[in-house]
Amino acid sequence: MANSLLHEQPQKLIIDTDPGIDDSIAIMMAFESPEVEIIGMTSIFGNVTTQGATNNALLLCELAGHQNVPVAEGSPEPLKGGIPRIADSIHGSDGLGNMSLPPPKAKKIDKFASEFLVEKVSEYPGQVSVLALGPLTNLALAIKRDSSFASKVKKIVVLGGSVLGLGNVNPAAEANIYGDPEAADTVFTSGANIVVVGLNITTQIKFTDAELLELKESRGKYAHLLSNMCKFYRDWHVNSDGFYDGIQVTHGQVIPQFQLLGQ
Ligand SMILES: [Ca+2]
Repeated sequence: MANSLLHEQPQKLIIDTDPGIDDSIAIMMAFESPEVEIIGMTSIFGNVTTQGATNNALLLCELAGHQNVPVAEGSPEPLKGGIPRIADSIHGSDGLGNMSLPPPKAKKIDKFASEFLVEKVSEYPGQVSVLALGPLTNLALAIKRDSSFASKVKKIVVLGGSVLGLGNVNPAAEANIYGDPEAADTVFTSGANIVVVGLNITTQIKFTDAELLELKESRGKYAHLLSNMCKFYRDWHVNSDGFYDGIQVTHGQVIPQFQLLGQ
């Protein structure tokens, strides 16, 4: 990171997430980035159910030593209702690579995710960015809850879609947008300042078996946790995705470096 960034005030950030192995890596990177201050997390379905995402977000905060970060539970279903599509074959039934991690000690806060988003953006108008790593249901509900949300939020960084590239649910659809297309429509037509990081960007990043081994053998704070978590992800990529070795960084990990700090 450029040194000049380190002297600036950390940017207030809410992570809207469905962890998820890839989201877990993104969250740990964000916790270790001095450029951002995570002021909360909101959960959403995707890699796991919304309830599972709440559990995992609480657990990741705890494992990172940030158990004071509030976690607000999001919508259990898309705007139009119905059973959400859950990608547990990629991330394990617990969303974190089936590592049998203990339950978190902290509890979710007594607020809906959309309520929490509106509250924080109103408390710090023009100062809070939202990193959206799953379907956009919670953000759409925040926009519907408060018509000034779109103008008060500093920036919404959306991990979703695929610009001039293929989708990952089918050739025409990326999972986070596919998970709630009506919500995506609400967010993209809201007038908010939005940065989109599509699959066409993230799939350019590869994390090979050699690099996974290097991670495992490093003494990094999260090396043990993340390298074990990545085993499930790695096997899925190699066995199901036709990937030659290692994992493809399909989602959130690149966000902190490439887009979050952009103007
Ligand atoms: Ca995600």
